[in-house]
Amino acid sequence: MDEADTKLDMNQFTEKGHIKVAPEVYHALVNGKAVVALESTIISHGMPYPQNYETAKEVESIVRENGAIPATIAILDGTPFIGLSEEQLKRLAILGRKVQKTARRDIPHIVSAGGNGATTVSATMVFAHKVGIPVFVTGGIGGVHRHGEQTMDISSDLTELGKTPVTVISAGVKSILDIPRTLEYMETQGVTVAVYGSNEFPSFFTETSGCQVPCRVDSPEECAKLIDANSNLSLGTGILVAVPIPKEYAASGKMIEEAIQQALREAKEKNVIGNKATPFLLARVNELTGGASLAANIALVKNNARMGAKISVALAKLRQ
Ligand code: PSU
Ligand code: MN
Repeated sequence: MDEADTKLDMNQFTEKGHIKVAPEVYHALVNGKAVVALESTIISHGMPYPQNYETAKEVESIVRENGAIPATIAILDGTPFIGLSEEQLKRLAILGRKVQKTARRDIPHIVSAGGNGATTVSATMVFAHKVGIPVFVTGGIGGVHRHGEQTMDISSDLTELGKTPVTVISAGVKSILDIPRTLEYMETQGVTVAVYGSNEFPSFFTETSGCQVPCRVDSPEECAKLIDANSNLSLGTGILVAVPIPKEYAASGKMIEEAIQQALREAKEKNVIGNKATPFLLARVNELTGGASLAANIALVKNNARMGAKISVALAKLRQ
């Protein structure tokens, strides 16, 4: 495809969905090459500057090294972008929490107000699906919060997985959340939950949660077949692939778990609720562990990026 074609089609995208797709991403999509979507709340709200910027860039490099094109998704000055330039990434990273955390429900407002929005898992899935990106890598997804049966604080990530056929690669769900209820809720939503190399669902910082899942995949190819079956049958639901944290980083898990307990107590005392809860807990756990949780977080996101790229490449091959 020559330059002129790319421009023409880019315009169609902009007109049709008001979405700007980076030419490299667009080119890969129309040619059936592997693309991996990446979220931006993890950059703005999940990690401090400058680690967030460094990690975002490294994650993109890892995706490339493993044969896929990275597409970080965010809303900038009211326009949803699929694939950010280095300058755009840096702007998001520096703005940090000044950028609006954008879940599905926040999209119309950020766009109409011309604001900057960092997309959560739910909003990133929305945009990935609109442009046909089947695989999306993150660190951890949102879930049912502890005492969610009273607060009804259930992340829209779970309902999005129930209605949008995108495969999300994560390290499971943090134990700041209620993991058994999160799995129950996903079952209700019809979400396929697979664990890579295990039957036990991981809890982000550690490989264990005490919860078993029925679906296990042991290779990128097997995972690609799972995604393809879901898509061939047009089930319309998403897939969550949980990749356990690499063993060498799981060691600090117990210490991190204690910090999580304390952060949860503080959140309750300070009445931190709604979409403030997850960022508060993540930042507090990092402070309490003296940065150990951040190091583990960065390591597992990179590991997920490697796996996600391999899965995306296997899927592209399967569909050739
Ligand atoms: N869990 C993490 N790190 C994160 C998030 C969740 O371990 O950065 C972010 C993701 O963007 C996720 C969002 O989609 O928080 C969920 O927020 P809430 O619980 O408000 O739905
Ligand atoms: Mn919530």
